[in-house]
Amino acid sequence: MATDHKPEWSDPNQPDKCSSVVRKGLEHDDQSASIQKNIRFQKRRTLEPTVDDLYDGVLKGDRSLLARAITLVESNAEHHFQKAQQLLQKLLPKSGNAIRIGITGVPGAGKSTFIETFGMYLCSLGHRVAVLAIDPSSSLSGGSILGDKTRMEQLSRNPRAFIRPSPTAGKLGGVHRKTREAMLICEAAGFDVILIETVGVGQSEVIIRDMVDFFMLLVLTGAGDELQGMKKGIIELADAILVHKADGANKQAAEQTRKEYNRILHFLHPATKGWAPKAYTCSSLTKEGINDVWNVIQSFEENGKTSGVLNERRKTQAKEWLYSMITDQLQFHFFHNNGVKNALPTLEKEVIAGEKTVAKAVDTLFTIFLG
Ligand SMILES: Nc1nc2c(ncn2[C@@H]2O[C@H](COP(=O)(O)OP(=O)(O)OP(=O)(O)O)[C@@H](O)[C@H]2O)c(=O)[nH]1
Ligand SMILES: [Mg+2]
Repeated sequence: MATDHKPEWSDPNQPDKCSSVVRKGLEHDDQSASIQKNIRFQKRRTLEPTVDDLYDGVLKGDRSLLARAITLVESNAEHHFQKAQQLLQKLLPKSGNAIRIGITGVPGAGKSTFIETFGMYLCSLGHRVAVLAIDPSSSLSGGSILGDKTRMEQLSRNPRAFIRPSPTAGKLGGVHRKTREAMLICEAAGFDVILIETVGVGQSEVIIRDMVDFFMLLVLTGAGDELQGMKKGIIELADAILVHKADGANKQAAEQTRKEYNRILHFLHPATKGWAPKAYTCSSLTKEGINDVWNVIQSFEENGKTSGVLNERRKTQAKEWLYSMITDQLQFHFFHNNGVKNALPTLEKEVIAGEKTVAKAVDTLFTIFLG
Protein backbone atom coordinates (compact mmCIF):
# COMPACT_ATOMS: atom_id res chain seq x y z
CA MET A 1 0.00 0.00 0.00
CA ALA A 2 1.31 3.49 -0.74
CA THR A 3 2.58 5.44 2.26
CA ASP A 4 1.94 9.16 2.29
CA HIS A 5 4.73 11.56 3.33
CA LYS A 6 5.36 15.30 3.33
CA PRO A 7 7.17 16.73 0.29
CA GLU A 8 10.85 17.47 0.78
CA TRP A 9 10.28 21.21 0.40
CA SER A 10 8.00 21.35 3.47
CA ASP A 11 9.53 22.79 6.62
CA PRO A 12 10.73 19.80 8.71
CA ASN A 13 10.39 21.93 11.86
CA GLN A 14 6.80 22.83 11.13
CA PRO A 15 5.39 19.84 9.26
CA ASP A 16 1.77 20.78 10.00
CA LYS A 17 2.11 24.07 8.12
CA CYS A 18 2.22 22.23 4.80
CA SER A 19 -1.07 20.63 3.80
CA SER A 20 0.34 18.69 0.82
CA VAL A 21 1.24 15.05 0.96
CA VAL A 22 3.07 12.98 -1.61
CA ARG A 23 1.71 9.55 -2.35
CA LYS A 24 3.88 6.73 -3.36
CA GLY A 25 3.38 5.99 -7.04
CA LEU A 26 2.32 2.68 -8.54
CA GLU A 27 5.02 0.25 -9.50
CA HIS A 28 6.28 0.86 -13.03
CA ASP A 29 5.04 -2.49 -14.37
CA ASP A 30 1.51 -2.00 -13.06
CA GLN A 31 1.33 1.48 -14.50
CA SER A 32 2.48 0.47 -17.93
CA ALA A 33 -0.05 -2.38 -17.97
CA SER A 34 -2.90 -0.05 -17.13
CA ILE A 35 -1.79 2.55 -19.70
CA GLN A 36 -1.45 -0.18 -22.35
CA LYS A 37 -4.93 -1.42 -21.52
CA ASN A 38 -6.29 2.08 -21.88
CA ILE A 39 -4.56 2.58 -25.24
CA ARG A 40 -5.95 -0.72 -26.50
CA PHE A 41 -9.43 0.33 -25.41
CA GLN A 42 -9.12 3.73 -27.11
CA LYS A 43 -7.86 2.07 -30.29
CA ARG A 44 -10.73 -0.36 -30.31
CA ARG A 45 -13.16 2.51 -29.97
CA THR A 46 -11.71 4.53 -32.81
CA LEU A 47 -10.80 1.64 -35.09
CA GLU A 48 -13.08 1.54 -38.09
CA PRO A 49 -15.08 -1.68 -38.24
CA THR A 50 -14.33 -3.84 -41.25
CA VAL A 51 -16.90 -4.66 -43.93
CA ASP A 52 -17.33 -8.07 -42.29
CA ASP A 53 -17.81 -6.52 -38.84
CA LEU A 54 -20.49 -4.24 -40.24
CA TYR A 55 -22.13 -7.03 -42.23
CA ASP A 56 -22.37 -9.31 -39.18
CA GLY A 57 -23.48 -6.43 -36.97
CA VAL A 58 -26.25 -5.33 -39.34
CA LEU A 59 -27.58 -8.86 -39.76
CA LYS A 60 -27.58 -9.35 -36.00
CA GLY A 61 -29.51 -6.10 -35.62
CA ASP A 62 -26.70 -4.48 -33.60
CA ARG A 63 -27.92 -0.87 -33.48
CA SER A 64 -24.53 0.69 -33.06
CA LEU A 65 -23.08 -1.15 -36.08
CA LEU A 66 -26.26 -0.45 -38.04
CA ALA A 67 -25.77 3.27 -37.37
CA ARG A 68 -22.11 3.01 -38.36
CA ALA A 69 -23.00 1.18 -41.56
CA ILE A 70 -25.38 4.00 -42.49
CA THR A 71 -22.75 6.58 -41.55
CA LEU A 72 -20.41 4.79 -43.94
CA VAL A 73 -22.83 5.01 -46.88
CA GLU A 74 -23.56 8.62 -45.99
CA SER A 75 -19.90 9.56 -45.94
CA ASN A 76 -18.68 11.93 -48.59
CA ALA A 77 -15.14 10.57 -48.43
CA GLU A 78 -14.11 8.76 -51.56
CA HIS A 79 -12.36 5.89 -49.79
CA HIS A 80 -15.53 5.24 -47.79
CA PHE A 81 -17.52 4.98 -51.01
CA GLN A 82 -15.72 1.79 -52.10
CA LYS A 83 -16.05 0.22 -48.68
CA ALA A 84 -19.73 1.16 -48.48
CA GLN A 85 -20.39 -0.43 -51.86
CA GLN A 86 -18.68 -3.64 -50.76
CA LEU A 87 -20.91 -3.75 -47.73
CA LEU A 88 -24.06 -3.04 -49.75
CA GLN A 89 -23.17 -5.71 -52.27
CA LYS A 90 -22.96 -8.24 -49.44
CA LEU A 91 -26.17 -7.04 -47.82
CA LEU A 92 -28.20 -6.80 -51.02
CA PRO A 93 -29.51 -10.41 -50.98
CA LYS A 94 -30.76 -9.84 -47.42
CA SER A 95 -32.68 -6.68 -48.29
CA GLY A 96 -35.98 -6.05 -50.01
CA ASN A 97 -38.26 -7.67 -47.46
CA ALA A 98 -39.91 -4.58 -46.04
CA ILE A 99 -42.89 -2.57 -47.15
CA ARG A 100 -41.51 0.81 -48.16
CA ILE A 101 -43.81 3.71 -47.40
CA GLY A 102 -43.28 7.32 -48.44
CA ILE A 103 -44.98 10.16 -46.60
CA THR A 104 -45.19 13.71 -47.85
CA GLY A 105 -47.18 16.84 -47.14
CA VAL A 106 -46.73 20.56 -46.74
CA PRO A 107 -44.66 21.83 -43.77
CA GLY A 108 -46.77 21.49 -40.65
CA ALA A 109 -49.11 18.88 -42.13
CA GLY A 110 -48.14 16.70 -39.18
CA LYS A 111 -45.90 14.17 -40.94
CA SER A 112 -43.53 13.66 -38.03
CA THR A 113 -46.35 13.42 -35.51
CA PHE A 114 -48.11 10.95 -37.78
CA ILE A 115 -44.95 8.84 -38.05
CA GLU A 116 -44.60 8.88 -34.27
CA THR A 117 -48.19 7.64 -33.75
CA PHE A 118 -48.26 5.29 -36.74
CA GLY A 119 -44.80 3.93 -35.92
CA MET A 120 -45.74 3.25 -32.30
CA TYR A 121 -48.92 1.51 -33.50
CA LEU A 122 -46.90 -0.71 -35.87
CA CYS A 123 -44.40 -1.54 -33.12
CA SER A 124 -47.28 -2.55 -30.86
CA LEU A 125 -48.35 -4.99 -33.60
CA GLY A 126 -44.88 -6.52 -33.48
CA HIS A 127 -43.39 -4.80 -36.52
CA ARG A 128 -39.93 -3.29 -36.64
CA VAL A 129 -39.99 0.21 -38.04
CA ALA A 130 -37.18 2.24 -39.58
CA VAL A 131 -37.75 5.93 -40.22
CA LEU A 132 -35.66 7.80 -42.77
CA ALA A 133 -36.03 11.34 -44.01
CA ILE A 134 -35.22 13.30 -47.09
CA ASP A 135 -34.94 16.98 -46.46
CA PRO A 136 -34.92 18.87 -49.74
CA SER A 137 -33.53 21.93 -47.99
CA SER A 138 -30.55 20.03 -46.60
CA SER A 139 -28.60 20.41 -49.81
CA LEU A 140 -28.95 24.16 -49.39
CA SER A 141 -28.81 24.60 -45.64
CA GLY A 142 -26.78 21.52 -44.77
CA GLY A 143 -29.31 20.93 -42.01
CA SER A 144 -31.19 17.76 -41.24
CA ILE A 145 -34.92 17.41 -41.19
CA LEU A 146 -35.98 19.73 -38.42
CA GLY A 147 -34.70 17.81 -35.46
CA ASP A 148 -37.23 15.08 -36.04
CA LYS A 149 -36.04 12.90 -33.25
CA THR A 150 -37.46 15.39 -30.81
CA ARG A 151 -40.83 15.17 -32.54
CA MET A 152 -40.72 11.39 -32.41
CA GLU A 153 -39.83 11.12 -28.78
CA GLN A 154 -41.58 7.86 -27.94
CA LEU A 155 -40.67 6.16 -31.19
CA SER A 156 -37.00 7.08 -30.91
CA ARG A 157 -36.93 5.31 -27.54
CA ASN A 158 -38.78 2.23 -28.78
CA PRO A 159 -36.41 -0.73 -29.19
CA ARG A 160 -38.41 -1.91 -32.21
CA ALA A 161 -37.84 1.37 -34.05
CA PHE A 162 -34.84 3.07 -35.61
CA ILE A 163 -34.87 6.71 -36.65
CA ARG A 164 -32.27 8.20 -38.90
CA PRO A 165 -32.34 11.94 -39.57
CA SER A 166 -31.83 13.16 -43.10
CA PRO A 167 -28.34 12.89 -44.54
CA THR A 168 -26.70 16.01 -45.84
CA ALA A 169 -25.94 16.34 -49.50
CA GLY A 170 -22.57 15.70 -51.01
CA LYS A 171 -21.00 14.31 -54.09
CA LEU A 172 -21.29 10.72 -55.25
CA GLY A 173 -25.01 10.64 -55.67
CA GLY A 174 -26.19 12.98 -52.94
CA VAL A 175 -29.02 12.64 -50.51
CA HIS A 176 -31.13 10.25 -52.53
CA ARG A 177 -28.52 7.60 -53.02
CA LYS A 178 -27.79 7.76 -49.32
CA THR A 179 -31.44 7.36 -48.37
CA ARG A 180 -31.91 4.43 -50.74
CA GLU A 181 -28.84 2.69 -49.42
CA ALA A 182 -29.79 3.36 -45.81
CA MET A 183 -33.13 1.75 -46.62
CA LEU A 184 -31.42 -1.41 -47.91
CA ILE A 185 -29.28 -1.62 -44.80
CA CYS A 186 -32.32 -1.23 -42.53
CA GLU A 187 -34.08 -4.00 -44.42
CA ALA A 188 -31.09 -6.30 -44.03
CA ALA A 189 -31.16 -5.49 -40.31
CA GLY A 190 -34.67 -6.92 -40.17
CA PHE A 191 -36.86 -3.80 -40.18
CA ASP A 192 -40.03 -4.79 -42.00
CA VAL A 193 -41.61 -1.36 -42.35
CA ILE A 194 -39.63 1.56 -43.75
CA LEU A 195 -41.15 5.02 -43.43
CA ILE A 196 -39.59 7.82 -45.46
CA GLU A 197 -40.64 11.39 -44.71
CA THR A 198 -40.17 14.36 -46.96
CA VAL A 199 -41.51 17.88 -46.98
CA GLY A 200 -43.70 18.28 -50.04
CA VAL A 201 -42.11 21.28 -51.65
CA GLY A 202 -41.15 20.21 -55.12
CA GLN A 203 -38.89 17.54 -56.52
CA SER A 204 -38.45 15.45 -53.40
CA GLU A 205 -41.83 13.74 -53.61
CA VAL A 206 -41.09 12.52 -57.13
CA ILE A 207 -37.79 11.12 -55.89
CA ILE A 208 -39.43 9.35 -52.96
CA ARG A 209 -42.19 8.01 -55.18
CA ASP A 210 -39.40 6.32 -57.12
CA MET A 211 -38.04 4.51 -54.08
CA VAL A 212 -41.14 3.34 -52.22
CA ASP A 213 -43.95 0.86 -52.72
CA PHE A 214 -46.70 2.95 -51.21
CA PHE A 215 -46.84 6.71 -51.23
CA MET A 216 -49.18 8.86 -49.20
CA LEU A 217 -49.94 12.49 -49.04
CA LEU A 218 -50.93 14.19 -45.79
CA VAL A 219 -53.24 17.13 -46.30
CA LEU A 220 -55.16 19.48 -44.04
CA THR A 221 -58.69 20.78 -44.12
CA GLY A 222 -59.65 23.94 -45.90
CA ALA A 223 -59.20 22.00 -49.08
CA GLY A 224 -60.96 24.55 -51.24
CA ASP A 225 -57.90 26.77 -51.47
CA GLU A 226 -55.44 24.00 -50.96
CA LEU A 227 -56.74 21.88 -53.79
CA GLN A 228 -56.36 24.74 -56.16
CA GLY A 229 -52.89 25.56 -54.93
CA MET A 230 -51.72 22.00 -54.95
CA LYS A 231 -50.39 20.72 -58.17
CA LYS A 232 -52.46 17.98 -59.71
CA GLY A 233 -49.18 16.18 -60.36
CA ILE A 234 -48.53 15.64 -56.65
CA ILE A 235 -51.98 14.22 -55.99
CA GLU A 236 -51.45 11.90 -58.92
CA LEU A 237 -48.38 10.40 -57.26
CA ALA A 238 -50.31 9.29 -54.18
CA ASP A 239 -51.67 5.84 -53.38
CA ALA A 240 -53.68 7.38 -50.55
CA ILE A 241 -54.50 10.83 -49.26
CA LEU A 242 -54.82 11.34 -45.52
CA VAL A 243 -56.78 14.30 -44.35
CA HIS A 244 -54.81 14.74 -41.15
CA LYS A 245 -55.64 16.37 -37.78
CA ALA A 246 -59.22 15.12 -38.04
CA ASP A 247 -59.94 15.80 -34.40
CA GLY A 248 -61.89 18.20 -32.17
CA ALA A 249 -63.53 21.06 -33.99
CA ASN A 250 -61.75 20.04 -37.16
CA LYS A 251 -63.36 16.64 -37.47
CA GLN A 252 -66.35 17.65 -39.54
CA ALA A 253 -64.36 19.83 -41.90
CA ALA A 254 -61.92 16.95 -42.38
CA GLU A 255 -64.74 14.69 -43.41
CA GLN A 256 -65.88 17.28 -45.93
CA THR A 257 -62.35 17.61 -47.28
CA ARG A 258 -62.06 13.84 -47.60
CA LYS A 259 -65.12 13.79 -49.82
CA GLU A 260 -63.73 16.58 -51.98
CA TYR A 261 -60.46 14.75 -52.50
CA ASN A 262 -62.31 11.56 -53.35
CA ARG A 263 -64.23 13.43 -56.02
CA ILE A 264 -60.98 14.66 -57.52
CA LEU A 265 -59.16 11.35 -57.26
CA HIS A 266 -61.95 9.80 -59.20
CA PHE A 267 -60.90 11.77 -62.29
CA LEU A 268 -57.15 11.37 -61.95
CA HIS A 269 -54.81 8.80 -63.29
CA PRO A 270 -53.93 6.31 -60.49
CA ALA A 271 -50.28 6.12 -59.42
CA THR A 272 -50.31 2.34 -59.17
CA LYS A 273 -51.83 0.08 -61.77
CA GLY A 274 -54.89 -1.73 -60.42
CA TRP A 275 -55.18 0.41 -57.29
CA ALA A 276 -57.75 3.18 -56.90
CA PRO A 277 -56.34 5.74 -54.45
CA LYS A 278 -58.80 7.11 -51.91
CA ALA A 279 -58.85 9.79 -49.25
CA TYR A 280 -59.14 8.96 -45.54
CA THR A 281 -59.29 10.98 -42.36
CA CYS A 282 -57.09 10.38 -39.33
CA SER A 283 -55.69 12.07 -36.25
CA SER A 284 -52.30 11.43 -34.77
CA LEU A 285 -53.41 13.04 -31.52
CA THR A 286 -56.54 10.93 -30.88
CA LYS A 287 -55.17 8.01 -32.95
CA GLU A 288 -58.52 7.75 -34.71
CA GLY A 289 -58.18 6.26 -38.18
CA ILE A 290 -54.55 5.21 -37.67
CA ASN A 291 -55.33 1.49 -37.83
CA ASP A 292 -57.37 2.07 -41.00
CA VAL A 293 -54.28 3.51 -42.67
CA TRP A 294 -52.40 0.30 -41.95
CA ASN A 295 -55.31 -1.81 -43.23
CA VAL A 296 -55.25 0.15 -46.49
CA ILE A 297 -51.50 -0.36 -46.87
CA GLN A 298 -51.84 -4.05 -46.16
CA SER A 299 -54.51 -4.56 -48.77
CA PHE A 300 -52.43 -2.50 -51.22
CA GLU A 301 -49.48 -4.80 -50.58
CA GLU A 302 -51.58 -7.92 -50.94
CA ASN A 303 -53.11 -6.66 -54.18
CA GLY A 304 -49.78 -5.58 -55.61
CA LYS A 305 -48.06 -8.85 -54.75
CA THR A 306 -50.82 -10.96 -56.26
CA SER A 307 -50.96 -8.93 -59.46
CA GLY A 308 -47.18 -8.64 -59.72
CA VAL A 309 -47.40 -4.85 -59.87
CA LEU A 310 -45.19 -4.39 -56.80
CA ASN A 311 -42.52 -6.65 -58.15
CA GLU A 312 -42.60 -4.78 -61.46
CA ARG A 313 -42.38 -1.46 -59.63
CA ARG A 314 -39.25 -2.55 -57.75
CA LYS A 315 -37.62 -3.75 -60.96
CA THR A 316 -38.36 -0.45 -62.69
CA GLN A 317 -37.04 1.43 -59.65
CA ALA A 318 -33.81 -0.56 -59.69
CA LYS A 319 -33.35 0.18 -63.36
CA GLU A 320 -34.00 3.89 -62.88
CA TRP A 321 -31.64 3.93 -59.94
CA LEU A 322 -28.94 2.40 -62.13
CA TYR A 323 -29.30 5.20 -64.65
CA SER A 324 -29.42 7.93 -62.07
CA MET A 325 -26.25 6.53 -60.45
CA ILE A 326 -24.54 6.50 -63.85
CA THR A 327 -25.44 10.15 -64.29
CA ASP A 328 -24.17 10.96 -60.80
CA GLN A 329 -20.91 9.14 -61.33
CA LEU A 330 -20.33 10.74 -64.71
CA GLN A 331 -20.93 14.12 -63.23
CA PHE A 332 -18.62 13.40 -60.30
CA HIS A 333 -15.75 12.13 -62.44
CA PHE A 334 -16.17 14.88 -64.96
CA PHE A 335 -15.97 17.68 -62.42
CA HIS A 336 -13.12 16.00 -60.51
CA ASN A 337 -11.00 15.54 -63.61
CA ASN A 338 -7.89 17.70 -63.18
CA GLY A 339 -7.84 18.84 -66.81
CA VAL A 340 -11.50 19.85 -66.61
CA LYS A 341 -10.91 21.62 -63.30
CA ASN A 342 -8.04 23.61 -64.81
CA ALA A 343 -9.79 24.56 -68.03
CA LEU A 344 -13.24 25.29 -66.66
CA PRO A 345 -12.67 28.74 -65.06
CA THR A 346 -11.26 30.24 -68.28
CA LEU A 347 -13.93 28.65 -70.44
CA GLU A 348 -16.58 29.88 -68.05
CA LYS A 349 -15.26 33.44 -68.33
CA GLU A 350 -15.15 33.22 -72.12
CA VAL A 351 -18.73 31.96 -72.26
CA ILE A 352 -19.94 34.70 -69.90
CA ALA A 353 -18.09 37.35 -71.93
CA GLY A 354 -19.73 36.06 -75.10
CA GLU A 355 -16.38 35.13 -76.64
CA LYS A 356 -17.12 31.45 -76.93
CA THR A 357 -20.29 29.50 -77.55
CA VAL A 358 -21.50 27.12 -74.83
CA ALA A 359 -21.35 24.19 -77.23
CA LYS A 360 -17.74 24.94 -78.13
CA ALA A 361 -16.76 25.21 -74.45
CA VAL A 362 -18.45 21.90 -73.63
CA ASP A 363 -16.77 20.29 -76.60
CA THR A 364 -13.35 21.48 -75.41
CA LEU A 365 -14.03 20.17 -71.91
CA PHE A 366 -15.09 16.76 -73.18
CA THR A 367 -12.04 16.51 -75.39
CA ILE A 368 -9.92 17.14 -72.30
CA PHE A 369 -11.97 14.70 -70.20
CA LEU A 370 -11.95 11.87 -72.69
CA GLY A 371 -8.41 12.48 -73.78
N1 LIG B 1 -54.83 18.70 -33.84
C1 LIG B 1 -53.80 17.98 -34.31
N2 LIG B 1 -52.59 18.55 -34.40
C2 LIG B 1 -51.58 17.81 -34.90
C3 LIG B 1 -51.77 16.47 -35.32
N3 LIG B 1 -50.60 16.00 -35.78
C4 LIG B 1 -49.71 17.00 -35.66
N4 LIG B 1 -50.29 18.10 -35.11
C5 LIG B 1 -49.60 19.37 -34.84
O1 LIG B 1 -49.16 19.95 -36.04
C6 LIG B 1 -47.92 20.61 -35.86
C7 LIG B 1 -46.91 20.17 -36.89
O2 LIG B 1 -46.65 18.81 -36.72
P1 LIG B 1 -45.35 18.09 -37.32
O3 LIG B 1 -45.53 16.64 -37.05
O4 LIG B 1 -44.13 18.73 -36.85
O5 LIG B 1 -45.54 18.41 -38.86
P2 LIG B 1 -44.57 18.07 -40.08
O6 LIG B 1 -45.45 17.88 -41.25
O7 LIG B 1 -43.64 16.97 -39.73
O8 LIG B 1 -43.80 19.42 -40.22
P3 LIG B 1 -42.43 19.70 -40.97
O9 LIG B 1 -41.46 18.60 -40.59
O10 LIG B 1 -42.08 21.03 -40.46
O11 LIG B 1 -42.73 19.71 -42.44
C8 LIG B 1 -47.49 20.32 -34.44
O12 LIG B 1 -47.76 21.42 -33.65
C9 LIG B 1 -48.34 19.15 -34.04
O13 LIG B 1 -48.61 19.11 -32.67
C10 LIG B 1 -53.08 15.90 -35.20
O14 LIG B 1 -53.36 14.75 -35.53
N5 LIG B 1 -54.06 16.71 -34.69
MG1 LIG C 1 -41.50 16.79 -39.83
